[in-house]
Amino acid sequence: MSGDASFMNQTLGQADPELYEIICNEKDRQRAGLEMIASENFTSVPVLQCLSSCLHNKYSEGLPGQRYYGGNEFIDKVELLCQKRSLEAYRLDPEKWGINVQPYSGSPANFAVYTAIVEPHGRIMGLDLPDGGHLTHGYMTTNKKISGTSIFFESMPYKVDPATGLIDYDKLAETARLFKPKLIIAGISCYSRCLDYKRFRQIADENGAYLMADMAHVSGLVAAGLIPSPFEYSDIVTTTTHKTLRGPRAGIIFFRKGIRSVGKNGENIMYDLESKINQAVFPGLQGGPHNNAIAGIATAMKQATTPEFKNYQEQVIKNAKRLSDRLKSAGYKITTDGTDVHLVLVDLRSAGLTGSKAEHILEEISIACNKNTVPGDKSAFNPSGIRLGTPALTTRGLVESDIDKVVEFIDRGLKLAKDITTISGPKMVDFKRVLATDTNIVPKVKALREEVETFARKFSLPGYPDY
Ligand code: DSN
Repeated sequence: MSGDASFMNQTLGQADPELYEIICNEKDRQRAGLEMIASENFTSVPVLQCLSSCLHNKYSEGLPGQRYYGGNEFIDKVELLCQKRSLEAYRLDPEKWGINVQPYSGSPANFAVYTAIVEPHGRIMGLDLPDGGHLTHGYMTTNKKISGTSIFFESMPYKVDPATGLIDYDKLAETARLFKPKLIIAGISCYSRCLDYKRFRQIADENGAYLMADMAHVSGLVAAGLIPSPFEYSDIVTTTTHKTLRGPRAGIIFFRKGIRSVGKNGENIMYDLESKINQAVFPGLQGGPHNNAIAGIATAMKQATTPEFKNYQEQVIKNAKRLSDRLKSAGYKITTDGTDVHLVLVDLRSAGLTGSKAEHILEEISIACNKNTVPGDKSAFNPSGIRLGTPALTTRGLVESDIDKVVEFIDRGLKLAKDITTISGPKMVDFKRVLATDTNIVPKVKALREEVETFARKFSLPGYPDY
């Protein structure tokens, strides 16, 4: 029975109508809503076709030409094509840069780098999570080591200046001189300005540290050549492939090859990152690579070299700048007073709202975003801001004039949240109760949600039509 073609070749709708219906509902949610989570995007049909192709079936532990399983003639071609296109997309010389395209996503990619080049309990420095860094850059609280990076390595965060919201490079330099990290990470999860990679390099060199850039959020903008590239100054660059880059959910690691520095006697000191990083990915941390995802990366990297992709990334930035400007005009405080990239961090302290309440009301009116700490927040669990991004909306074709409408919806939603707080008081549980039951509030929320959804449905959604 299990090999029966009629059983195996059913569509999902035939084989599992219950699950199919849930997926169709999610598709409709994506179509009816405004997706403003800065790390999300809608990938293309060719990438989806790679993901659901026969490549999914194959085991291929090892690297092209050196596999632990037979039958990898075509899988090798896929992986080599992916490597080649990834280097091309970032205009890298294969003599100077190597790549591993096997990490399952960004977190495993980062952990593989730490495993490769930082000894157990070796020291790393990354931007603190409440200041816009990522969990995997070493996050811990006073009471708990949260990320594996802080459990298995010694983490010393650097911070932003709470007055400006900008990274305090002088303080980072001062702390690095004392802490002597093995690795400094230049990367963000919520920071709306370009990073000063040259300054990071100087600080790393002063302390004999490696510099790793985690460009996950901005890798599409870097490929399009619209913001400074981390490659000029970094030893290692990691990225996810599904955010601004708009490919499949996966991760990759670029590493330098060739001469690292010149020794005291004029001898060349060579990089030895290639074998260390490759071995950390497999067999160190992972098993068989996800060949369907690797094919998806290959296709996304081909797309990333096209004029259409560059136009898209330009529009992502234009839309983010317009979002920031219009929110400022509506009276909202924007951390760092603007943006250079695809995201905007709204500081709601002066608006008298918490990030949680703002996220919740916006979800109720079909606008997806996430609550986020703003500089000066004491707790990552009760943040005072929201992070808004434009990559997904731009993929659907929104331009600046549409962003004006989006800002109007956000403003009306946040004003409703203020009205609710006036009735409910500060507790979230009361806020949710009033939102769900107050006879004056409920119809206003419903009417606004319908307006947002009617607006959102005007824009096409890439992917398969129904699911
Ligand atoms: N979860 C991603 C983000 O939202 O920034 C990072 O991995």
